[in-house]
Amino acid sequence: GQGEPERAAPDVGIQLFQLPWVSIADECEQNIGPAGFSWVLTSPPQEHIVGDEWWVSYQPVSHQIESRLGTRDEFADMVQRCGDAGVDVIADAVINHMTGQDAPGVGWAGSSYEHYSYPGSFEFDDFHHCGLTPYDDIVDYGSREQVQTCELVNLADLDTSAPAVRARLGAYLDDLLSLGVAGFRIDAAKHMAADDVAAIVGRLPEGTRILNEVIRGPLEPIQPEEYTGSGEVFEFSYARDLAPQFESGLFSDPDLSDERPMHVPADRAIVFVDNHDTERGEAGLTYRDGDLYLLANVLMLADDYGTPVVYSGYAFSDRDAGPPAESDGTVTDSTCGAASAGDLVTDGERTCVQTWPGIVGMLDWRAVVGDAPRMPGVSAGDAYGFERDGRGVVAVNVGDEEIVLEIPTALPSGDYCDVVAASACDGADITVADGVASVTVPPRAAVAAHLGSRVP
Ligand code: ARE
Ligand code: CA
Repeated sequence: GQGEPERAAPDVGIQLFQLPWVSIADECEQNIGPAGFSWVLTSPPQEHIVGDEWWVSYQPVSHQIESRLGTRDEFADMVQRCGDAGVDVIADAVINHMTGQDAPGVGWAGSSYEHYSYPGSFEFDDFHHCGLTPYDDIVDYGSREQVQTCELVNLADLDTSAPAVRARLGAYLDDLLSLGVAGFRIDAAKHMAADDVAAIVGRLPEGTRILNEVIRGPLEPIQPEEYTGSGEVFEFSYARDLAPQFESGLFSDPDLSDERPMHVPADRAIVFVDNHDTERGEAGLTYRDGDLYLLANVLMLADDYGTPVVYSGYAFSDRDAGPPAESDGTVTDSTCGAASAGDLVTDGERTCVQTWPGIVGMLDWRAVVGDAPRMPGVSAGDAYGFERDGRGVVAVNVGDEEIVLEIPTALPSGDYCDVVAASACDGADITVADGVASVTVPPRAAVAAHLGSRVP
């Protein structure tokens, strides 16, 4: 029989970098919910230093939920509206440190502060003063003690081993939970002992989702595996392995048993092509790469390892440049219309990756393939593809010539529509016969089909 195949809502996130709460609420209703994303990762919601750079968000001066991205009421409204659209909200929790400003100042919501003194929350003795390096800054990532008790780029490092500090940070997380968030990205988790993170998140309600940011440094003493006990972990190896294949055109299967070297276990891994740090640093592929960036996201969304998070930010040429803002400093609201991978974006313009047809098509593809295993892949020239057993096929071509890729498959024979391209389906791109899918992949394109895209 034909008919519609079963679909299981996939666990896929979208990081909406530096997007105001009001806009995220609109995005949930108009784009993200309908596309089938299950959660959104926000930028940090707490009060921060005043400034135009995006990274002011990472310099807390208090834990009031007031920021240039919106007020507490707007945050609460966003969580509610996203929830109604079927989208969980994960907040970025900056709990390793307070601001790194040496000079006294007044924060976004009016809180006065001095270095190591944040009235009503933390005083001098609540901080590590590591005494190991000049200015107490982290110098050597080879030293566990420095990384966890000295200062990351001068940010005042909280003594997260102290019960009072843990309790106050826990109260902040509880406050966000009271507004309905589903969980947290734990910023700079590597800079807190794994026991400290476990103690802080261990007192949160069962089911609170924790995504630890622990950038894998292969030669460093602190490894992401230490943090899998308290939640999931962003697996930086994933993009590091994936991106170079797009440059070389030489694709190979990862370890399909999911015992990938230098990767946390699949059920603990959050995977991504880039994030707000790596698009300003190590990422091999970003929005600037247009088509190839889309192709990398397609392969990630087709994979059976980890939980993917798609990244959506804004174009920039200055690493520090914040998003467009109003004269009072609040970040300008914006909601995405139709956009696609090849679109030119100028500085400050949103990339709107969540509305790219290929991304939306692959979310549905992922819903259809469910937990079907990833089968061994096939390469031909600059093209590569694989099947998710009996449920869907996917192929990418990074070269300049059209390639027909033959992928062994258990899909039923017939013609299939491609779900990546925005163009109308003529059923000519993918034909399955005798257990082989013949997939015609245009230059620098991805093609994917699933049980539900068969031409009747
Ligand atoms: C800014 C200025 C600094 C200034 C500081 C204090 O740039 O010059 O000293 O303010 O006034 C972000 C920005 C920083 C910014 C900071 C605070 O990226 O530029 O500093 O906010 O406003 C390490 C950490 C990792 C961290 C990265 C950036 O391990 O946790 O550095 N990532 C998170 C966020 C960042 C954020 C912070 C943490 C701070 O995602 O956006 O910083 O809250 C190797 C190691 C990694 C290391 C990496 C870079 O790969 O393995 O562990 O990452 O090098 O050093
Ligand atoms: Ca620390």
